[in-house]
Amino acid sequence: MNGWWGKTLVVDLWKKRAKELELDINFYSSFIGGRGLAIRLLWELAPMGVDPLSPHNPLIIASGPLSGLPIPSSGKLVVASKSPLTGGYGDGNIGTMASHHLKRSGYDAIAIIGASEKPIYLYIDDGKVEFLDAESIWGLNTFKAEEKLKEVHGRNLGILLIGPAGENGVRYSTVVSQKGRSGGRPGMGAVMGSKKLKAIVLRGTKEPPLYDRNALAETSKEAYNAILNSKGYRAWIAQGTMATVAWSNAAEVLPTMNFREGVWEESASIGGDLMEKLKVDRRGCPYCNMQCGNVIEDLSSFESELDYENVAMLGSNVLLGDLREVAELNRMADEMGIDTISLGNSLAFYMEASERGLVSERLEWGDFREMKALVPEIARRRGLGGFLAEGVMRMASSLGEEGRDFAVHVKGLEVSAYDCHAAPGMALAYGTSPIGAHHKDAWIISYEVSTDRFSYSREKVERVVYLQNVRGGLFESLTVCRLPWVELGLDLQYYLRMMKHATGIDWSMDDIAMVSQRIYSLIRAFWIRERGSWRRELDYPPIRWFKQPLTRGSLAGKKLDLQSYDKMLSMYYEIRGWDERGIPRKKTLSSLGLDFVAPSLEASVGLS
Ligand code: PTT
Ligand code: SF4
Repeated sequence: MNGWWGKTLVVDLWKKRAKELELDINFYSSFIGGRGLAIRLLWELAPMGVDPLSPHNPLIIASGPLSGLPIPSSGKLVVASKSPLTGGYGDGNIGTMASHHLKRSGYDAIAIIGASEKPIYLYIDDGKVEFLDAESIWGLNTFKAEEKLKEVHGRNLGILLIGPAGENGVRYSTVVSQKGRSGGRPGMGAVMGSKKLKAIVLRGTKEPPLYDRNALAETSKEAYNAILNSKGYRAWIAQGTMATVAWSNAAEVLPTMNFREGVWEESASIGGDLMEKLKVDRRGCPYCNMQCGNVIEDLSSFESELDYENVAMLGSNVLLGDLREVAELNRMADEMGIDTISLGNSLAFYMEASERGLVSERLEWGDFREMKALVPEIARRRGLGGFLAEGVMRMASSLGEEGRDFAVHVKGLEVSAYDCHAAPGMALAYGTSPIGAHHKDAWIISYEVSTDRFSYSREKVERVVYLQNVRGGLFESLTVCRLPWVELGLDLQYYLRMMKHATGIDWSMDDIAMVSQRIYSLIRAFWIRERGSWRRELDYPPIRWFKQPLTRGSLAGKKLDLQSYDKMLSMYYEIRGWDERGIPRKKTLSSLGLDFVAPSLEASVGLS
């Protein structure tokens, strides 16, 4: 087999043993890798209805056929599990040297089951696993723990680790690497923490099997050059994703005051132009010539790596208009291993609850001192921090009907940084994202605001499906960064060519669409199996966007229309081959080779 090792390393933390799971080429040609591999393994290895924080819930670290190879922006990995935040499928994509080392370890993925009694970490050297004592690094933040591990094992390795938030089961804790790259928004850090697993240290030196190494090197060189010579390269290098602050504010989609509004008069105080003036460094993921991690010094003079989502959620959404203060909260989130998007949402939700008099402890909009004090409290689940650590959906349920009106999440995952009062296509993207509200699968908003913004057209629904298939299907399963394509227009044909050189298989975009369709239907089946029921309302965006119109800017008065959204959702289901409830039809499952999921769905919800 070329492009894949054909093997997953299954690590059992109870027995402190590892074994190989061999998978054949049909498996890989059906699911490719990364997210595809993760959901297929999860379906097999997770006992039905498993508690996400029980030792029986597997944690999957998966690479794809292109990750970790010397090709553009390939230093990525998928971390996946059943989510303690949503109760459904959860994953994230992390840029890390661990990608390079996993690729050279002799395995495509690592599946971790069981739990240790005492804190441990895994040291995996060319596929050989050691279970090492982590007592001395348990409780340390991710930056310090990573340093300690490098002192012991050297610098030429890749490390995935959790902070105090993951250790203490914060429902939106993440897996962190390289002091500022974070992945697994829906609580993948908490899953790792529930296993008492502080870190995975990877070292790999084996040559990955490739179909045509020379052709891959040639195409890769061409692609690197195409990126360097692209029109937007200079602007990208200057601001990266931070340019989106100004764009979002101009488009009136910048989340402001818990997604109450889409414009903020102080947005320049957290924007890309200011960041450029304060910038002290630029970082990024391995094998990338777009290095988009812009670093500034925060209020305490520590370095903090900024991205649009972090800044919007910890800036405009909580009304904090000082970039160095925002940077400080962001750096603390990385240290603690907390997702910034859910953190910004949770703080904003609580601020609004406080403003409405629904909670006894006050938290004012933009109160930096209080937020700064709260971040470690959340990570350690102390006092009010314990409430915020539960995330928006659970906080809202405890506040009754009124709480639900301003709870900004889908399926339990807090919404990322685009307000959708006046963006029905993006609302559908959030509603149907396979992990809950996240923009990674379909970022239709830039297209939407520049075209027929307020329409609920079939064309938009088709575009959402297309974007999901490319972003959530192709990029998440190849497991490489999508930004060369999204931001600089790198032709998708490069990826198909590189897949051919790596695997020997000639894929067309139609083949990819089929694989994506398979992955989306399997993920949907997993959600249904784990919940034991399904209703289409789970695919609705937050109620706030239907009920409470914008009051500021040129879009004042705008809100979403439920009936029109419902029509879009029905079109979406029809394109995906799902019934009116959002459940894959029997014939869809069959045509995708997913018959094996039918019995459990038949038993719980019935198939049409
Ligand atoms: C991603 C989500 C994003 S998406 C951002 S900023 W973005 C936030 N970053 C966080 C952070 O940082 N620290 C922290 N404690 N929490 C954070 N939460 C948020 O997590 C990220 C980049 C970015 S920056 C984006 S868009 C692209 N995402 C990709 C993706 O999803 N898939 C893919 N194939 N390529 C991608 N390329 C880009 O990668 P999640 P990273 Mg990420 C500090 O993790 O769970 O997927 O959520 O991993 O290595 O930091 O790269 O404006
Ligand atoms: Fe990482 Fe940014 Fe490069 Fe993507 S573009 S690989 S997120 S540094």
